[in-house]
Amino acid sequence: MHNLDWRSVARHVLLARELDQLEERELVAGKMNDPRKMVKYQFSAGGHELVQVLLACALDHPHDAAGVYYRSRPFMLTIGLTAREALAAGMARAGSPSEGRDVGVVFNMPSRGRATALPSAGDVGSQFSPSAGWAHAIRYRARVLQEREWEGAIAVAMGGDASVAANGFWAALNIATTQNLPLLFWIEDNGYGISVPAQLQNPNGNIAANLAAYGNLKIFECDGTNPREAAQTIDDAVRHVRAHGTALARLRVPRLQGHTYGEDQRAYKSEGQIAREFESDPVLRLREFVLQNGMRAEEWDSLVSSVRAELRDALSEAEAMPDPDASQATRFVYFDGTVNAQGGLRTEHAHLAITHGAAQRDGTRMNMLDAIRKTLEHELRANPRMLLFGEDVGPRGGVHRATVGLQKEFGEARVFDTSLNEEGIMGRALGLAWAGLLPVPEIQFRKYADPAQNQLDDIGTTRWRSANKFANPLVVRMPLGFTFKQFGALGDPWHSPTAEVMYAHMPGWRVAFPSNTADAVGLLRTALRGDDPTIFLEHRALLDTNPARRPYPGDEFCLPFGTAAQVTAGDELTVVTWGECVYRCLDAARKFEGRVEILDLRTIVPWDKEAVLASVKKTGKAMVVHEDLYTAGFAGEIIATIARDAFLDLDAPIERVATADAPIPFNVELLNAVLPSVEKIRAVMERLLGY
Ligand SMILES: Cc1ncc(C[n+]2csc(CCOP(=O)(O)OP(=O)(O)O)c2C)c(N)n1
Repeated sequence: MHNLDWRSVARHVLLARELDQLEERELVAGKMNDPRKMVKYQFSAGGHELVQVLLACALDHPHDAAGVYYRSRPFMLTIGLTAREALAAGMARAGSPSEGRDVGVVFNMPSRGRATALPSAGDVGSQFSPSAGWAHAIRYRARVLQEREWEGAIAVAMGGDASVAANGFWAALNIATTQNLPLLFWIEDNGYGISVPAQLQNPNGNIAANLAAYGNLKIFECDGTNPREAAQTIDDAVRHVRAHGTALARLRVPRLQGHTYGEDQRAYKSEGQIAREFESDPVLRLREFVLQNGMRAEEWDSLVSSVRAELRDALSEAEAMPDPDASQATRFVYFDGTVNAQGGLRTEHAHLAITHGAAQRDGTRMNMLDAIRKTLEHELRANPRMLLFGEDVGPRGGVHRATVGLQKEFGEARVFDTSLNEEGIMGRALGLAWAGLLPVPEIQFRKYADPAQNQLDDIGTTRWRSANKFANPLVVRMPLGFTFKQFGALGDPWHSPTAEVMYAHMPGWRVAFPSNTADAVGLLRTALRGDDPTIFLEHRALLDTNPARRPYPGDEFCLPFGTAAQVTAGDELTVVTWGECVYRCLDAARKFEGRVEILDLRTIVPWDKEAVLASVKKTGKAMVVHEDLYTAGFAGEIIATIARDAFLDLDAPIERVATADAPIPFNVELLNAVLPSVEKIRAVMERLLGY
């Protein structure tokens, strides 16, 4: 507070305001006719500028980071985004923070000597739990890895008053306060979420008052248009988080314009209210304040003129920037060997090699569960940046027992229980990964990942959205499918849906679905040493049963993704399958020895097209078997590929056997009625062989 350079504060506030006005007056649709020079989405930060600039000034630690949102441009301009980049972002040009891939105000920016702007996303509320992840990483790197330069850093999660109703806000609040992480919840309260008043987002519309009694949470509140009060409160809040832990600051600000350009506020605000908001404009208040504190009126005016001149230059430069190269539109969905990302193994970790040796054949025979635990244990030992967490993974060792003993061996900082919130588990993982750690979360059952769908989507797309400036390799383990107990098969609508196809539809993820011990070890290790996020699916019926048992393949064994295994050789029919269905197919094919070639895909993304096509070209017939539902299951993708690329080799229609299009039933007779039974598979094999 004492060292605050008010001239610089004024310059940044004016830059943000003038930039909005330049866009509103000249660059939005209707004012600008050239689509290349048009700013198609304009989000004014009018009214929010002062608090954001003051926050940016307070974040003076090199490892501070902020989970920004679409109205955070004044903050971005203060931590180093140039006006040229901001304008180029609105015009979707190359050289802007997302290289034209994302909406112009959806920012990401590795540190330029100031705070890092964590990759923001369009889904309101999704910024909170990744910010908690960064806060968690600060503590881990400072205390466990003893990296002194991380001491005293903080994370800030920025949002509006409506964002406090989002799942992600509560997920992060519980993460941060239960662990007292150095995270500042930063709520710019302009009273509205688009048109919905704050009173409909939480009682009486005051999140600060409502959380006054929340444990481990210090509350700060101020009039965000009053320079002295705001500067003091923000300074206090940041200092508190650095020294003591979690806090929430509510900054009351006006929103001078509509939610986006062109939105008429008069549908939900009275003329009187709009006028009052303009009277409380923080730019007017700031001018008054600096003039009272020594700045001359001419100095202010010349600041305005110099900002305007700077923006004119920036506009010419932005207009001259090229469009992104269309041939690169899908580049960086996955790691392509280009190393420059913040976060991610290659820049941050002592990178562990993915080896290509053969599996040891003389290892102890082991079930899949023990082998997964052993692999996690080995990698935890090899990589001090790896963290394992989820519900019940600590002292209990996981409800499936895959982490038994690991907390005892590696300590609570590396293997820990989380609050019951999957959005929080995945969002925290994302923030940890950006901060250079290797998160390995467990989702207790596949279906329970559904509340984390926004984070899963955003994890997959960060590298692409940031044009390779941020990466987040991590491995999420999800058990799924029906299971076997002493009394027989058991399934239900909650613990058993597989739905792996959903993840094949999410760009940026790799998806493994091993069917045995050796494959599970090899694929898990490759994932843990790889550069892309991976969903590792563990079939419950294979974890602790005989069919999947194999010799342990060794502590360095890695298996490449996208390489199918030939389970049986045959000349007349290709059967493509994965997971537990491998064993059903084996059983069904017993009768047709030498005639049926079974391929176990092992990974769904990428999947081994070459092996499938080569086999179909040999046999001339194909079927796909999976436990996921029939309609829009991954079989459809494989069949379409075969139909296109092996059309002339086909001697029969391509078939599929899959679970009936229904939820998974509890009663065993009902369960067996919907699953792809051995009998159904055999009948289709028979039909195709005789075709
Ligand atoms: C999950 C989700 N739901 C809805 C939207 C559409 N949307 C975008 S901004 C917004 C209002 C958010 O208001 P607030 O958090 O108060 O921030 P402000 O815009 O007022 O700064 C809504 C509903 C969205 N982007 N994401």
